[in-house]
Amino acid sequence: MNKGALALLVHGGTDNWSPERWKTRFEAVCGGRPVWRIPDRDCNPADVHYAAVWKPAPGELAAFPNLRVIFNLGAGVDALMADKTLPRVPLVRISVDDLTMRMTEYVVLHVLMHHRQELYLRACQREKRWEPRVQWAANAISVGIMGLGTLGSAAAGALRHLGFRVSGWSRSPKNIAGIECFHGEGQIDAFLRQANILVSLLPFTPDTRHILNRGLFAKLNRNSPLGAPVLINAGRGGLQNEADILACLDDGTLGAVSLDVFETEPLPSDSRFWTHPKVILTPHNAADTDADEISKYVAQQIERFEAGQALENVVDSARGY
Ligand code: NDP
Ligand code: OXD
Repeated sequence: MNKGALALLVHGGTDNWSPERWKTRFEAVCGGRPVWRIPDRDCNPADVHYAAVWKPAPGELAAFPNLRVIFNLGAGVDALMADKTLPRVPLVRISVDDLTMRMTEYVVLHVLMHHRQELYLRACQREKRWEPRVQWAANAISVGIMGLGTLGSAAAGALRHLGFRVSGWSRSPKNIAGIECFHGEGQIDAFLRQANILVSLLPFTPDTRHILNRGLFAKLNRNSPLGAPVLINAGRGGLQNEADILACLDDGTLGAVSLDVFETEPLPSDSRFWTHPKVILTPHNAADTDADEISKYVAQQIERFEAGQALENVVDSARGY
């Protein structure tokens, strides 16, 4: 019997993320299954059982009448959730150790940059000033992580290991050794009250849109050697109210920010974020995952599915993540 085909809907990526590279990769791991790079006139949409996608055009997936599973080639599914024509089949998101470890690197790097006063020290270097400031220990700082899922819980563990006081906030209750866990609307203020550095690893959903705003920043803890609190956002740009972030940096409500994600990407050249002295920005590459690992993960999930086993990391469309 012919294997159901895999349709690849990745448009316009370069190098490692080019559609051609994805096709070669999937052909290598899919054991003889036809892999079609869409659009392709020779592909019969009825033969397609699986789709591997990154930001497909809205409505594009509705063209496959026999689709069984959609695989999103990233962890965040907000772009797909916005497509009202998305076929009602399981949507699987990426959760691989390679991605998780890279995000942990990003979070640890940026927490340390602020904790170790890197903005100040680099300014001193540029100005040839030998003016050391007191450096406090990690346990003087409380890091609060919004989102205690795959990425947030791994980053929390690594920061704890370095000696930071770490807490987290999620939708449902959690019990993670060494991490003070808060959940839900009812506990968010208590969570914010003790966080000196706030790390956002939330998904972008209707509930989390612009959750990072002035009202929330004003509740963060200012009683640490850092003085004003710090924000690190590697979740999605839609989580943040960007006008509020800039105003809060200017008036001292926030001391500094690290941002990997923005409401408009690429970040427009006239954005004040580019040149603001209290901003460290990166071009949405906090967890630039090994694409070979992703294709292997998708092939394994298809094998599980065809063997009658449960798919892993299926998105709950009601929650939106
Ligand atoms: P998970 O689904 O594993 O975790 C999401 C966490 O957010 C969960 O703990 C969840 O709570 C919590 N959460 C969701 N909604 C709410 C809410 N309304 N209130 C409180 N908590 C909430 O996702 P991942 O950890 O794998 O990824 C998180 C996000 O990181 C992705 O959605 C994506 O946007 C972003 N990302 C960014 C990358 C980058 O390079 N910048 C790379 C990869 C991902 P609960 O546990 O109770 O469900
Ligand atoms: C992801 C991302 O969602 O890269 O995986 O942002």
